[in-house]
Amino acid sequence: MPANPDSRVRLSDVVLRDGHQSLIATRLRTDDMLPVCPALDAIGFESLEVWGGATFDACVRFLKEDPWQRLQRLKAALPNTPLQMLLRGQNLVGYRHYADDVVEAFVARAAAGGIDIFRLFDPLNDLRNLETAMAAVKAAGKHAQGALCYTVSPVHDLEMYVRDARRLVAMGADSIAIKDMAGLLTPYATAELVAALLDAVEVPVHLHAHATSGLAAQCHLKAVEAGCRHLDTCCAAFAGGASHPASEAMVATFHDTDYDTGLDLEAIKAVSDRLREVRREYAGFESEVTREDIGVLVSQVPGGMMSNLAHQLREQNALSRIREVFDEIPRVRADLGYPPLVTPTSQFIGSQAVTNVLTGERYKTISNEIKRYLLGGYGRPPAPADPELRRRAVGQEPAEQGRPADLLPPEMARFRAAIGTLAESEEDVLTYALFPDIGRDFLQGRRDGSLIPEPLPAPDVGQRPVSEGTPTEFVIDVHGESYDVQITGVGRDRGGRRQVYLTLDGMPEAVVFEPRD
Ligand code: 3PY
Ligand code: ZN
Repeated sequence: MPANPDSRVRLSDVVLRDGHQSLIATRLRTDDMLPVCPALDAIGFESLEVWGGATFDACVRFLKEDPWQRLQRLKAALPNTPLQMLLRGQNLVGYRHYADDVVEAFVARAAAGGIDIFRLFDPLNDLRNLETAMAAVKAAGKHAQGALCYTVSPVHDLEMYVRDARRLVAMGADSIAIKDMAGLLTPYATAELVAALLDAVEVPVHLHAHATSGLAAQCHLKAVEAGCRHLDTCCAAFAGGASHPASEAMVATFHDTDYDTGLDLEAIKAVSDRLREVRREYAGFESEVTREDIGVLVSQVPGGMMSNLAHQLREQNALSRIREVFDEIPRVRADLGYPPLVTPTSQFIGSQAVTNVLTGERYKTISNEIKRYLLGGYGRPPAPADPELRRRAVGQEPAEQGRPADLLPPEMARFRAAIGTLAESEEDVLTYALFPDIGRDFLQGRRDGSLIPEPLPAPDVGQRPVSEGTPTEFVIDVHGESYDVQITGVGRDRGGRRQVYLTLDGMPEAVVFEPRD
């Protein structure tokens, strides 16, 4: 144990939320979480992030699980460790701003259901969009953590983050989180940012750094040396790449130093060993693009967004254009005044970049979300948008300057009336309010007993390395075009057919081979 308890580093493990969200498309089922809960609960993590982000949507849309019931079951299984969730400010766990009464009701039910710590962020760092959620968390007597979305641009600097951190504390934040969702932090930039924030505020500063670029563990070390005592980590079974540095690695890093976490490495390893077995069942959801890639420092595209884009382009038979899309994303982001790429900005900027590339003309069509953004519907952008784009998209219409939710009338009564007796609780009304289409289908399916979860890929399906000695790199020529091919693995698809995983000019692909009889 450390000589000075104040210098002890505290770890929050994110395996039950961000870990599987980042690596297996948020598909981990509650039944696969519960068996490791007693061991996870006994470790002594500062907190466990278990809810929020994309998990709510994934429960309703794919897993056909009631997200509120998941929370209840996790709370019962993890009685000794504070539970944490990620809340997208006024967007809650959805993709648009909801009215204040929905935000208040959601936070109140989440707090009653067992969330102790609410991490609140706004994708534009427009802190007005956190006011209602922050007040609701405080009213529920819970811990409000204000997160700063970290990004790199000509208008984001230390001064801006320091000013925002001070404002968050003035709004009532009990702690601050640096939220580096794309893994853009570098070690020395981390040290500088942590030192500046600790200098500016009296509350603890947490570091949430994705390992996409491969630099996050070094960032953790520099953060701790700069005075940070709270790190987000993930059990090794779901660590690395688009996820986070491993909890085990951080325990070992600080062992027998002043920063010793006091946590038992063997105990965490035991949890990871069990979760590794569980992860094998989800092999069909693994993706090449969630692996470590320093290229993120250039494209700034978060891992989850990369896999979405690859999926979207593959569906349109246009995967070969993905490099152009990656080049276009930073340009669209600059045109929009450098918003951080995080849900939901990452979604509409990615889609616009795809449109710009595939139509062969930039902004030939402009999505409604981009128009809403330009009219102030998501809040105040970090910098003004390009005037020509603005004119093309919304003409002379002025942007709203106020807090977007001030324009939204209360919504709960309308949703309650519309869903009627299908809702058996206030939680059900909220599920419907957040996701009217899939929420109604879910509640109806539950009533009829007809919920069918998306099937899991069969066990032992998935990628394994190519046998040693087999050539894995070559160039092929097709119709005069030449492609660099690298075989990265072999396996079987969900239907049991042979599958070869490869990269084509650096971009991931999976090719199915069906022998002819
Ligand atoms: C989410 O909003 O789901 C995120 O994880 C953002 O980083
Ligand atoms: Zn994250």
